[in-house]
Amino acid sequence: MHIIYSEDHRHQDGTAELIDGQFHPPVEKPERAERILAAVREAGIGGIQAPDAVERRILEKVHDPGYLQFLEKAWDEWIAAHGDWDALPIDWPTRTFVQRLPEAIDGKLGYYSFDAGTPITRGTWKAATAAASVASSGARKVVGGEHAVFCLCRPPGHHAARDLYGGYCFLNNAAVAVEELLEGGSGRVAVVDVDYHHGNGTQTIFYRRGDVLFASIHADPRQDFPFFLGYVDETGEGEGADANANYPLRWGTGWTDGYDDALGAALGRVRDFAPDAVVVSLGTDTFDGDPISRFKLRSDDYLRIGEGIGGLRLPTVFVMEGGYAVDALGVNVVNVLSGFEDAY
Ligand code: OKP
Ligand code: ZN
Repeated sequence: MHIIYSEDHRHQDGTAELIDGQFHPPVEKPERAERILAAVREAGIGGIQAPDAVERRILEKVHDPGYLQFLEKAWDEWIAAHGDWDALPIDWPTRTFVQRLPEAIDGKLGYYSFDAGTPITRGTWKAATAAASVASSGARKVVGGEHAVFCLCRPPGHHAARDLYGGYCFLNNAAVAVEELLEGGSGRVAVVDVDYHHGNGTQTIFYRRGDVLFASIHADPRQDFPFFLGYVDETGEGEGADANANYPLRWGTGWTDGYDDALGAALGRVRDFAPDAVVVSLGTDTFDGDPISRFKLRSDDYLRIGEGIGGLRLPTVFVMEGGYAVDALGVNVVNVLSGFEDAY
């Protein structure tokens, strides 16, 4: 399968990330994409191509135009106010507050974000739009008849909602791929999100849509980020009723004691939905050695994930999300993709 990659990802390179009350070097760092690129090249997964720029029109299907304008200008407003250091929010319009956009950059950061662990840097807009371009171009290849494509996106996207950033995500790359597939003639699209964290952004973007199924396997939000979405009783609304399926699993879950069954159930839902194409939010932070996660998958288990998805025999767009154990990141991603190709 073809691989779409942009080296512009490296412009998202934060100085520090707020984790557990302390500043640490960011785990979401350029080396991640470089390791994955080296591994897929080495494994001969397919040819590597640069993307064409995503159309603003497609970004505006996924995101609020005011949010996009904010993201594009946030860095300039931040350095004018505070100088050259990562921009982080510190106040939010939570319960009891009025949802109104302030004019100061600190107010805007809080209005458009849901966590303090996602630095906006000088290059964030450039990197985030490059990742969206990767997803857009990859999906268009599938529209053009390719059976599958790997979009090597960075920064990730599945936490980004219509007008919210957080969880290292700014633009929802998977949602961009969905919109390209729908525009290209797919009547129905299923998103399968196997990242360790619930894809709260993708879920909310499609929550009222009957033509897009969102199925996600992730850490139980009672225990882990993003905490406030990803529960079993979130099943969709309006035309999207029954087109959302969450499979939360407890800390410590491995392949045989929960993951395999959840994957089978999620893929069963996809089959029943009978989509024309699939978008996979591919995170490998379910790995045993991941520094911020608590599942217990081993590298071989990623072959089984790929085989399960390949067994659907549907045109598939893989969109890279999380995975922070950099030494194993390459092999884990390669295993998903080669398992898929073997089963397709
Ligand atoms: C992005 B993706 C660790 C805090 C981490 C944010 C996690 C974002 C994950 N205690 N907070 O889904 O891999
Ligand atoms: Zn994740």
